[in-house]
Amino acid sequence: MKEIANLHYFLGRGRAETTRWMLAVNQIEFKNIPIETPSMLAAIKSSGKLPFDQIPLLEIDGRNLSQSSAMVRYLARRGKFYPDDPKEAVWCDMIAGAVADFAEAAMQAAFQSTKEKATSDLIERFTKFGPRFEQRLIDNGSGFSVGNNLTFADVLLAESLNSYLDWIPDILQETPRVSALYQRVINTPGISNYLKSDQRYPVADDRYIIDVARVLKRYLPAHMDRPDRFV
Ligand SMILES: N[C@@H](CCC(=O)N[C@@H](CS)C(=O)NCC(=O)O)C(=O)O
Repeated sequence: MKEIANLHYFLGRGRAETTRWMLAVNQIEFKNIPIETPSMLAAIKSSGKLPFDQIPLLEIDGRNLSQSSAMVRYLARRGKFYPDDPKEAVWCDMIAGAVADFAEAAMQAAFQSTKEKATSDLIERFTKFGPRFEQRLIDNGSGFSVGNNLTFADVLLAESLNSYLDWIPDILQETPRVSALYQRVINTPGISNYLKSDQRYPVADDRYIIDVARVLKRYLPAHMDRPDRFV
């Protein structure tokens, strides 16, 4: 029987989304297993499958994988999206690190008190990193950010850009090479199918923020009604 990977996380993109894009580029069939209540979180924590007591959890190839960056790299190696050449591999790692810093603003956007604040944070972060990503593509010269082929660095960059574009649709106007790479990645068959599939969650909104706080029994952002309602 064909194995389907299981990805356990909240009912949304969050820290599981990079793994979903890497599963998609590998054309690995997967199922989202949403954690929707505190008791579901407690159950998965007591299952022995979470070495660090954190989600996401990816069940694949008979293993329980923790830490999204490890999942991404496992899937990159598995699908040959991680170069063998150490000099190229380290470029992928450097770009992946920069993308993680860049992506954090997008991850936090839905938690901001107003759309204006979210947008201005994103623009500030893009102003810092966008021209650097563009320069990297100029220097590498192949249309990809490392070597001559698609790597996980490109997939991570495209995933983070996708979130920026949800908020600011014209943000790639001044960075044509980044824009072209983005189009190239989202048009690869696996990712293009994933983005149209039932496994793709919508952009994070108040409902998602409330869901996560309820499951974690945490405070909501201070601007929301009754921020202590789940604590
Ligand atoms: N670096 C980790 C972060 C994981 C993380 O922070 N998970 C949170 C949810 S987004 C969690 O499991 N919180 C529950 C807990 O720590 O008890 C990754 O990227 O996988």
